[in-house]
Amino acid sequence: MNQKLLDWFREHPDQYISGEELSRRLQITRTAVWKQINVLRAKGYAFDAVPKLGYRLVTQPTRLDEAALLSKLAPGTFGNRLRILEKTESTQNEAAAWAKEGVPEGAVVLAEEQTGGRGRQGHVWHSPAGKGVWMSIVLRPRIPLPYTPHLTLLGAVAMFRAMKKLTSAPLGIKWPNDILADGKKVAGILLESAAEDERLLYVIAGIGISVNLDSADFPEELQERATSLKIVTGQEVDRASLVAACLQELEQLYRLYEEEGFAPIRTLWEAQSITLGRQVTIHTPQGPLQGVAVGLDQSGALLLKDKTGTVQKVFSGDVHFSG
Ligand code: BTX
Repeated sequence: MNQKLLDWFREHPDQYISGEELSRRLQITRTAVWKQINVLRAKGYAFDAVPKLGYRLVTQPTRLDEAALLSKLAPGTFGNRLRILEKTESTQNEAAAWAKEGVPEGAVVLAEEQTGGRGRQGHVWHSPAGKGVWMSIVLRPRIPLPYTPHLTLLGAVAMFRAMKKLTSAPLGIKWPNDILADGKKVAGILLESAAEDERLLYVIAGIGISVNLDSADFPEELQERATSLKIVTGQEVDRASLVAACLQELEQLYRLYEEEGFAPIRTLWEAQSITLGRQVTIHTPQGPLQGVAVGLDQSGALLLKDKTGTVQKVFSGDVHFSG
């Protein structure tokens, strides 16, 4: 039913069509026309309604389309197995279930909307419909368990490079996993892994990029801390192209890591970091630490130099800039 109405609007772009005409053409009552328009509005279609003139279709939601996405992917392995879900609790759960079934490395789960998107340490990742890249990638790295933080840093560099390729947003990486634009978080990465007897079985790399959200799409408590590519650049970004770019960058860096280890990844990360050289306070599970962030060690830990000149390694925590 909706489809006929929609087709009619699509065949008459930029035209106002009266409720009466629609009712006649589609042979439904005017109330039914009005109801169908509201159903479409709830799905993300925007209509302009002017008395006497009727309705005009203004914008249509851009869905992530599997065929379009596959055509953008470079031949490789990442993304060759692809699931696009309309709505799910978290793509991390879907990808983990798929990994347990034995899906090969590089399988990707994307969702238009997440109802229980998560960040690190139980944080909520706000994932409204149709406006972001909410995706999880199955990895099966042959690395010792303590090296998994390398993949967080690798993922952050990959996201950074993909976003740079497609936008002019002023971006920087904050240790370990945040991409900031204009001082606010625009993207993050969450790594979750399963191991048996100290051996990694799989890693699920969760990537969240706030792409086309408007300010009003963020809950009030996030307005100060979060932003989107659209807000900082004033332009919508094609999500399928961004997904393809992320997967391509991720795969390239992953192969580099497999061949040459962490050193080149560390160099790339350091070059884009906005954390190094800054006076920071890091809230760690063991309490706050203060000092100047001076670099990364071989394991991906942040090296923090305190007032006395002592350098210590920080393995996890939230960085706050203090000067
Ligand atoms: P994080 O713990 O570093 O960051 C979480 C914090 O980021 C929140 O507490 C909030 O302040 C802020 N935030 C929440 N939602 C957004 C948003 N949409 N845009 C910008 N900032 C936000 C970062 O965790 C890792 C996030 C990974 C998300 C992906 S999405 C696909 C996959 N599925 C899933 O459930 N998580 C991952």
